[in-house]
Amino acid sequence: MSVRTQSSEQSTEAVHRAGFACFVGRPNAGKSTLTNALVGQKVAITSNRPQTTRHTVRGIVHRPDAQLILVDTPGLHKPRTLLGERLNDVVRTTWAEVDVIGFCLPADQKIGPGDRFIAKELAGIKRTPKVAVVTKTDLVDSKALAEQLIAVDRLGKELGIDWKEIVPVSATAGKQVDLLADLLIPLLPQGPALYPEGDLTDEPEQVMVAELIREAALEGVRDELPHSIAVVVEEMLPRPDRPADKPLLDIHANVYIERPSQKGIIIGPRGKRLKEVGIKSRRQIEALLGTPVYLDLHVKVAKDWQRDPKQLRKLGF
Ligand SMILES: Nc1nc2c(ncn2[C@@H]2O[C@H](COP(=O)(O)OP(=O)(O)OP(=O)(O)O)[C@@H](O)[C@H]2O)c(=O)[nH]1
Ligand SMILES: [Mg+2]
Repeated sequence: MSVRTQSSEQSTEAVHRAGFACFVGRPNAGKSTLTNALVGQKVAITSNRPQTTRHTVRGIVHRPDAQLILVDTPGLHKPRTLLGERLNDVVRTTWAEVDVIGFCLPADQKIGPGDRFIAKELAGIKRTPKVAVVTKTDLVDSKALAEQLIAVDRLGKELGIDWKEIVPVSATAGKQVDLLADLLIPLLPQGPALYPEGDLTDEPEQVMVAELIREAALEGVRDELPHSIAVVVEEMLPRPDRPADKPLLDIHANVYIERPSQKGIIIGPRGKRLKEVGIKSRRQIEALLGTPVYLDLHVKVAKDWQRDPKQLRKLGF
């Protein structure tokens, strides 16, 4: 096994590499947090609720000798709704298209049936190199980490997966994050940059704005509610008649839930919760877009949207 803990030997060849690496793993494994840490900016929202990511998010890492495009995917899970099935489809399509697969397993949880299920599927994809990434290493001591690394190595041997590397990282502590990029890049094909220099993601602004609102809305909600929330930005327009030095961007967005009974929780007593969601996400949106924003949020019911093909289409799935 080759567990990497220090900088790998530098390659002397002066080639440029560019390609795609996707992070897969079960919900909450830390894929999006790791993507953001590698990119150096938030391109994907994160939360401690499972199934936060609902579409592939590309984050771009620029190096003088390479462009590494990370594809963050939804957590692969046992689907209970049509949305769940769609999300899993997205994951499987993605790993068939990338140059490298990074399989994320949290250090603080024993390898379980969910991880095994994914690993078995990965074992069937022979031609794509795979790297095992043990995430959240800041949550465990060195003994527990060593045990997890051995368990991951064993899982590979058992299922016939040849891990090109097994890399322990902590995205929140910034540990070994650059090393992970160093190890992924040699596995990319040679070629010129695929995205313009400076681009960190190809997410449309409207989607990023909706995601930031959803991230704020996810905070503090429990049980089924996180799954029930969807956000759609209906309109983003500069307010007319504003002086050039005092622009204001009007953003109208709908926060969808699945049942009328959920409305009260999202809005909160006297609208307090929704107001907080607005304030919190507006700050982030202003930072992202670099302009003052007026954010107008409405809560709407899209009945059982996770199970309804028509509603799913309306919400962009
Ligand atoms: N302590 C610690 N927590 C982490 C680390 N990486 C992620 N987390 C936390 O783990 C939770 C899940 O992180 P995400 O990045 O949203 O996980 P994900 O795999 O993208 O989840 P889905 O999108 O639901 O599949 C969040 O609360 C993160 O803050 C880490 O390196 N250390
Ligand atoms: Mg995610």
